[in-house]
Formats: sequence, structure tokens, C-alpha cells
Amino acid sequence: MIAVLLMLTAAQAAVPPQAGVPVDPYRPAPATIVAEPVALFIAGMDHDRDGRTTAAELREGLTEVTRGTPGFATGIGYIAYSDWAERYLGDRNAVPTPFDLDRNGDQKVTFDELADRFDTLFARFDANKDGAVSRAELLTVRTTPYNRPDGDRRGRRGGGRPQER
Ligand SMILES: [Ca+2]
Ligand SMILES: [Ca+2]
Repeated sequence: MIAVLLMLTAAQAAVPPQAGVPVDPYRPAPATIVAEPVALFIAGMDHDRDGRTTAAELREGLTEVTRGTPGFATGIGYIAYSDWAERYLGDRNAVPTPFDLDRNGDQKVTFDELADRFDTLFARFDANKDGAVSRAELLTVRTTPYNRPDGDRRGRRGGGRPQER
């Protein structure tokens, strides 16, 4: 009996959803507007809460969130940086990775290397070049949802997404 039920369940699961017919009306629509971890970080540095992060706010915020990590000024190892990234970017493998940051290849990430990288990212997010990054500039608009096989094609609101991460 159980085997028959399992077979029925499997058979039902194998039926492809028909085009235009929702499988589950309570299932949320796949996200087409998303924010990358580094974008969330930059948004969180909006100190005066006006919805825009300036370069000065970003630098001030970076200084604050690295203060608690001993040795950041002179350089921390990749593992220590990954600990920092997990806390402030949400994932140990989020960009910028230590490999992105360690420009001189000494296996350490310094505050200056981190700040330089964020300056570059900031300039790329600031699509209209007004010296501040708005929430709209931080969003990534996907032309197709995540769960489609061709869901990797991406576009950015405001034109031109940061390419080098
Ligand atoms: Ca602000
Ligand atoms: Ca801007």
C-alpha cells in the first residue's frame, strides 16, 4: 500500500507543470530584483538614513566594522578575513574575496586593500556618478527568475553592472 502511494506521489511529482497554470498559488514568485551581499553591506553603511550611501559614509562604516578585528590595519590572514566576511557580508565566500583584495599577494588583507576595493565597487554601483549610491543603484535586476535554466542572464537597473568583483 505504501509502495503504491509512493509510486503515485512520484508519478504526480513527475508531471511537468502546464504552462500558465500555477503549481502552488501560495508559492511566492521567484525574485527578479535582488541585492548582492556587497550591495547589502553598502546600503547598511547609510549612516544618516537618507537612503543614499556616500563615499564618506562608506569609508566611515568600513573603519567602524573593521575596528573590532585586531590587525586589520597591517593585514589579517585569509581565514580571519573570511570570519569578517561571514559576519558583515553574510557568507565566507561572498565577494570581495580575500583573493580579490590581496593585491600584493602576501596572503594578508589590509584595511587599505579593503577600502580600495570598496572604492572601486562604489564607483561602479554609482551609475549616475553623483557621489552617492542609492538603493536603486544597489539592486540587480534579473531578466529571468532564479529557478529557470536560463536564469543567469542578468541586467542592472541604471545601466552597467559592476563586472569585476
Ligand atoms: Ca546617507
Ligand atoms: Ca548615484
